[in-house]
Amino acid sequence: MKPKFFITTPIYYVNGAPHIGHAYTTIACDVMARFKRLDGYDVMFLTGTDEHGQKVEQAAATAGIDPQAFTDGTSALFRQLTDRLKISNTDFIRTTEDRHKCACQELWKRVRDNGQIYLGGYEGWYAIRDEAFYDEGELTTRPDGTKVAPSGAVAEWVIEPSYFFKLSEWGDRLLEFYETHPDFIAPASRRNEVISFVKSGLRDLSVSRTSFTWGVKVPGDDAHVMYVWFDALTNYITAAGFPDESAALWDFWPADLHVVGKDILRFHAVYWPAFLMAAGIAPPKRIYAHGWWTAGGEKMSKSLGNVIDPQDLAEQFGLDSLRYFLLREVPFGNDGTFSRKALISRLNTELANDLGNLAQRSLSLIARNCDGELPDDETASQADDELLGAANALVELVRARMERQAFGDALEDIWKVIRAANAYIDHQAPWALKKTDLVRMRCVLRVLVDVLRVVATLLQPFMPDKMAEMLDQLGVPPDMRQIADLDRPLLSGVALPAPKGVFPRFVDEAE
Ligand code: ME8
Repeated sequence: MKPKFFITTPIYYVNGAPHIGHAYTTIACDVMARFKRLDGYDVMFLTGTDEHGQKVEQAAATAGIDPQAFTDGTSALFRQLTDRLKISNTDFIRTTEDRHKCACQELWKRVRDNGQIYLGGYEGWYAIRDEAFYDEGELTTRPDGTKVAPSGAVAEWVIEPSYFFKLSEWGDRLLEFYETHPDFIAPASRRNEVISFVKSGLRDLSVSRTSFTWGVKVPGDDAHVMYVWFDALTNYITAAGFPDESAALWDFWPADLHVVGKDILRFHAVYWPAFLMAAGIAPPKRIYAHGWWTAGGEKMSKSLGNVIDPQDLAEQFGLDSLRYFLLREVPFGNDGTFSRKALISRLNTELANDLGNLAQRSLSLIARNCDGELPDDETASQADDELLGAANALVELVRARMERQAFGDALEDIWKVIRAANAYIDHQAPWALKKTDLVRMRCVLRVLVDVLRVVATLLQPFMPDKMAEMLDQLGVPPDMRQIADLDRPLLSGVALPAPKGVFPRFVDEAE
């Protein structure tokens, strides 16, 4: 039986249209999911939408429609993005589904029955007009002492009944968990931030609200709906079939990897394992918090009008080029500034020149000088063995990088081999050998095909369509494209299709 791997994106809020930030997380997860499949795993890949809460309730009211109809509409935009980006998710969860409400209520009951939830009062500055609580620091004080929210609404000190989760009791157990599971939070800098946050002391967490109704009802107390994060985080176990722990799906839990943006790490690395441990359920294995994309250094927002649409970019530059760029340009975990110029430059130098030309040069020499048939795989020189050795060593290197979600480093490892192959073709000059030494020419071309095969196989998760084209041209049969198949040599003498450039140069009309 194949080993299992369960990977998730965050579930996205439905109060706006998806932008490049959402696409980034989802694409990174897709690359990871495809890599694991390529490496022989049975992968469950989950994404979806987070549909409850006061904001959604208000947005629906403003639009004059029922919240369910409202979220049906916006959730569909995210599903559409997933389709257009050809994401290989195996499930798309919506928190308004019955399976999810059922999972939330069961998780709540278990946590409550373990004595970890109690009824208390949620105190704070509340602006009725905004239906929102504000921190003291967000408010301004009028001369008469009235507190005013940033929206201009008057805020009052209120006490709202609320259920609390005894988070304050979990600090030591969380710290011990981080200690015994050093790979639980990545990258390391983020792990340290979480540890200091927990060390600074945790307060009990309000996990229900009575001020709005668009949420999952608290079992046994209909006046309360669950706090959105209790509801949202639970999606990950809903999709694994919870509370049916006898179902086959449950074998996927604990999840192997939750990928999130750095903005929501605390919820995933502190609250989530605490909720789960309080219910007697195993926490996930790893949380990776990636960085933030900005548009020219500024936060993307609708009001600034600088939101970057991933579908436009995919249409203009090609989906695979966009995927490559996003994972190559910025080390996963770091922040990045989106730039069209940088995208074009990587597309033209790395994809069109380094990789595309290498394949095209090698394959057209085979088409013209070897009757379009794959030459024998006998190596003859140290240079051949060195290059093939470097290509074959890629599997282990790339696997180790992917294990740590170091996507950019994995690509750099692959590009080192591509650059070495370019140096090799220039040095061996097979176009000159065709006049002096046909046997040697054939050998050089075969080495190049074998190296390109390893490269294209390992690049499939990053650029699935383009690499399928390249593997077709290299004559690699569709049932020989897994990592495990790299041990099986390609058959000499097989007829290759007529070569066709896989990565055309992008000519910038705007320049
Ligand atoms: O937080 N750069 O949903 P959300 C990089 N519903 N990534 C970005 C980004 C940017 N500029 N903008 C958004 C929520 N993201 C909750 C999550 S999970 C149980 C509940 C990505 O719609 C990034 O992954 O605000 C971030 O964490 C996520 O979108 C936030 O999406």
